[in-house]
This record gives sequence, C-alpha cells and structure tokens, in this order.
Amino acid sequence: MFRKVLIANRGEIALRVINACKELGIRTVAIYSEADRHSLHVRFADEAICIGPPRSADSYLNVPAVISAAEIADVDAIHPGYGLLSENANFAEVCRASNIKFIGPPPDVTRLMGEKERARQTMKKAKVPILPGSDGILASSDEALDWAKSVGFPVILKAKAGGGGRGMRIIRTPEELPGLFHAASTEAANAFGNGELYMEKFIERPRHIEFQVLADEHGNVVSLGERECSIQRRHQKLIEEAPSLQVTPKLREEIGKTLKRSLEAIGYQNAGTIEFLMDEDGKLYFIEMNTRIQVEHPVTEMVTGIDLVKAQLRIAAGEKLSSILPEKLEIRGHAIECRINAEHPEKFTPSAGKITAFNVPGGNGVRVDTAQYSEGVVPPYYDSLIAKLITHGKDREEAMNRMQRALEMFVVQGIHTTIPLHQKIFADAEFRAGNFDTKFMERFFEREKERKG
Ligand code: MV4
Repeated sequence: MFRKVLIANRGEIALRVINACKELGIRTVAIYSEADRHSLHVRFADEAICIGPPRSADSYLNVPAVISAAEIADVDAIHPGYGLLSENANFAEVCRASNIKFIGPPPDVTRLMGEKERARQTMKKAKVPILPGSDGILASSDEALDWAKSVGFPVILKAKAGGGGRGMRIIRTPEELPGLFHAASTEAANAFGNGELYMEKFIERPRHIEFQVLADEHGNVVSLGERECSIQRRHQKLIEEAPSLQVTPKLREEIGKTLKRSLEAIGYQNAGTIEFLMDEDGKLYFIEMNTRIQVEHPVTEMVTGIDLVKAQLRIAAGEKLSSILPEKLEIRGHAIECRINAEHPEKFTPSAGKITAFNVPGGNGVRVDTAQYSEGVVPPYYDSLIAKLITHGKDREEAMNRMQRALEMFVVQGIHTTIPLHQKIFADAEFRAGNFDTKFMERFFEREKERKG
C-alpha cells in the first residue's frame, strides 16, 4: 500500500479522499490555494502545501505547481478527485514521468474516453448498445444532412471533445441543419479548442442512468449497478439515487455483463462511470464514459457497502478486485443524494460568502459529505457544491422520508443554498412517484409558476 498520497483537489471530495487514506493508514498531503488557507482539507491532512493564488488556473490546475508539491512532499501517488485535473491525460502522463502513481486509469484510456466519438465507436465494437448516428466525425454539414436523413429527424449534434452540454444542437428539420452545424462547431472550437462534431438520433425525454464500475490492474472488471441522475438543471445534477426503479434485475445483469466484457477488452483500470440514456421503451444506450470518481458515488456506496475511494487506492496499489470485493455483491435498499449548492434556489446564481450558522443533520440512515463549517467561507472561485446529503433506507419511500426530515434539520445561514428547492422537490407528487426524465425540472418550475400565479 502507498505510504503517502497527495490529494489534488479541495472541498468535500478532498476530505472524502483524506478519510479513505486515514482508514488505510496512508499519510496525506493537501494542496491549497490562497483562498483555501482555512479549509478543512488543509486542517485534516497530515501536511499541506500552498500552491498558488485563488483562481483554479493559477493553483489546482497548475500542473507544474501540483507536481512540485508532490515531489517536495515525496508522495507515492496522487488522487485527483473529480473535476480539475481528474480527466486530464497529459497530467496523468506527467505523473507517470515523475514516478508518481496517478490514481485512475492509464493516460491512453483517459484520452480515448475524452474523445466522445472514438469512445462511442469503441463501445459499439464491444457490443455495448449505442444510439443510431454517424459512423465517425462529420466532415461537413452536407455529410451531416445525409446521416440525418438516414437516421431520421430529430437528431443531435455533439462535440467530439464535449461533455456537459456545450457544443450540442438539436436538429428537427433539414432546413435548420447548416446553420446549427456551424453554430455547434464554432461553440465547440471556442470551448474545447476542437470543433469536430458527430451525430446521434435525438431522444426527446430520456432518463439519465449511469453504471459504476471498478477495474483492477490484473484485467478484472466488476459492475456495481446503476444510478438514476435525471433530476438536473442546465446539465447540473441536483438529485441522484440508486438503484433506478426502471432498471430490472435482468437489465442490470445484462448491462453489467456487457460492460465487464467491453472494459476488460479496453484495459480499463480503477473506478469509472458509463453514462446511458434510457428511451421511452426502457432501452439503454451508451452515450459517454467518465474516467474519475463522481460526485454522486456515495449512493452506490450506500447500497453496495463498498467504499469506492478506498477501492480506488487499493486498486492503484496493485490489489486484486477479488481481495477488495465482498463474497456476494448485492444491492441493499435505496439511497438518495441531494447536492446542496451555495446558490440562490430559484435564480441559481452563485452565493459566496461567510457561513454564519451550519447545523448538519444525522441519525439513522443519514450521511453528510461536506468540508463546510460554521464561520467558514465559501469562496467565489470554485464549484458551488458545499455539501452532499445522502440518505439510505430499506426502500425508496424510507429514503425519501429520511431526506425530508434531514433537509429540515440542515441549517445553513449567511448564504443562499438549494436546500429550500430540494424540500419542494421532495414534496412533489411526480417526483415521489419516481415518474421523471431529464425534463423534470423544466416541468417542475412551470408547475411552480402556475401555482404562484
Ligand atoms: C442526448 C440527449 C438526447 N438524445 N443525446 C446532455 C449532456 C450530455 N452528456 C448528453 N446530453 C444529452 N444527450 C441524445 N442522443 C439529451 C441530452 C440531455 C441530457 C442528458 C442527460 C442529462 C440531462 C440532459 C439534459 C438535456 C439534454
């Protein structure tokens, strides 16, 4: 096992990784920006090194600064958390060249999955179901039109280097294709430095369902089931749960087997998430793969009993899945996570500032992952996630009821948070019935508007 690990992140996920290291007897090194001097990841790590000014580009994303800190602290490995450098294949390569273990998949696999169209074709070859669409990058809007006619409208254009919804355009008629092709390509070129596009059949009301996998460095892959992530707004997830009511044991088993086969063939390593869209007929189609630990990983931990971050560390240290996993894998009960953001609950504008009061709920079946505290400060420079409230119950009903009482007892004063919005969602009949897709929040806000008159 590693002797010492540097955590190249901040906030709740930095603390989450520190927890896992402490439980495994690994020494921890925090890095921090000047804005994070009083953060809990700095306080609870064994060592902490300031790596630069507040803006991420000058600190947490500054590869030479991160690597220098790792060398000065003499660590064996770096855990990147999520976001920041977690899916940066060049960073993983620099780690390797510096003789520091990057806790994640090999750089070439990260690069493959970062190129969304290459990932799609690779999964297709491995017999993972994908949506009808182009057979590669579109050379021109004329070629796009030919594909659209053969696939049938509506279609969606996506950026090869994309993700998070940027560089995407829905095309409903042949007439609007040339203009939207140009707009998507320009947007992608500006956002990602690459304007290449591909096409898929557009699903009007998809559910977003993703599968968690673990892969060791000896060629073994296991699927840990799915998470339902359809409750989102502007590509920001608000609520995630496990399992999905729409995924039957048979479908879970089928997708699990397919993913095992395909990811073993690709040579995947460490934790990963495979994103699918579910259409109105309940069929799942691969859309992309994330090669990091995800924000919503706790719901999988709660229903499987597996500590995913400890598993990441043990896998990166060379352990086999057979020594990490329990004898029998099962999905126990139901877990839900609310992302508590420092934002205005209706306008969704960031709300930085000093937290004057902070009361965290607890009790049976409640977990809170946070790095916030009373008198702490939410800086304006980073992601607005300040806490994850996770509840577990014997079934969805119990998990929801626990969430409601936990939200009531979660007190944050001094800044705005999304807690009041979550309370309204958990009182919503459509949500409680489990009857939703990725358009849920749009309908929810419409209902709210009508209710208020
Ligand atoms: C789609 C889609 C419908 N059809 N692809 C948005 C983010 C990116 N990761 C994939 N996205 C979508 N791809 C096809 N062929 C609808 C979306 C989509 C979406 C997906 C998941 C969660 C929320 C979403 C919100 C709007 C659009």
